[in-house]
Amino acid sequence: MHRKISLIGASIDACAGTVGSADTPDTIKNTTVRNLDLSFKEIFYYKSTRHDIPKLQEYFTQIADFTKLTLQQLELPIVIGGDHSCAIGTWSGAADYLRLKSESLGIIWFDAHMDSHTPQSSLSGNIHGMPIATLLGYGYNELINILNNNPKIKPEHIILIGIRSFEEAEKNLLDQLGVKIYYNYDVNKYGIDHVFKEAFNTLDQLVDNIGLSIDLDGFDPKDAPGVGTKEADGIDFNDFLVSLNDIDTQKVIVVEITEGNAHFDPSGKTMRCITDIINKIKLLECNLDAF
Ligand SMILES: [Mn+2]
Repeated sequence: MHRKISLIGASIDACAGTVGSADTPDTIKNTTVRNLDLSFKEIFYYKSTRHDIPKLQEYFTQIADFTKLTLQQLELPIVIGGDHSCAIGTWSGAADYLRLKSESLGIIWFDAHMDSHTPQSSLSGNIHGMPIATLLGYGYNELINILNNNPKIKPEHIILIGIRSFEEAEKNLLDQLGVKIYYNYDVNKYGIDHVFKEAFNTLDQLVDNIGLSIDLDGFDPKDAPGVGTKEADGIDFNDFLVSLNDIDTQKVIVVEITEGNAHFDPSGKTMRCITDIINKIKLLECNLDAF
């Protein structure tokens, strides 16, 4: 039996260097989702400033609680950001849900960036550059301890794909912890299909459940130009979409799509990428009934 897909909106852009991505959940809700026969279960709006850590803690806890609740209802949550800081909420919720079931979590993280700054290493102080470090247990105390005081992901259970822009301090932290990274030159060399499959199979051996965290800036700007921090030469979007055919959807516990910003993309391509991913996941999930 396929799971019901529930969309969850994380309307936040305070943790990015640019504004606008907070509008994405509403944009998706008001335009494309109608055609998909899906609806938003809830959209959460962040209402304070970038450095208001207590308010951010409260906000990410809301996202975490709601993701956890959706999983407890045996649905498949697709979280739509907002900037990538929402991952602190999404994966804290998934991790806490699985902790109570004594199951393990792996994450495949598609991104141009490493998102592994700490408050000490970050020059900008933007928290959307910190979610991986935070989930690994490095960062603001208030944000690493959401729902429980454990690190939310083990270094050997997260794999990054598409990386092509990062600072030395981020690489040092991830290398020190032994986190597996596929840089974008690996993707160019072997193809996203091969890299994705290899990453998925690696985690499949190690964990019970796999989450996908997709930062749209991981894709090539020709396909997804509407992002705050555009980086040339990324993952081909259509190749990525096709490569989803080869993964075991039943093992996927949560999907997250972040950093889309329609204000930087009059063509509407980037919003279509979001819809295409949602649609693809829905199709793959419904296909399960055929077996
Ligand atoms: Mn990111």
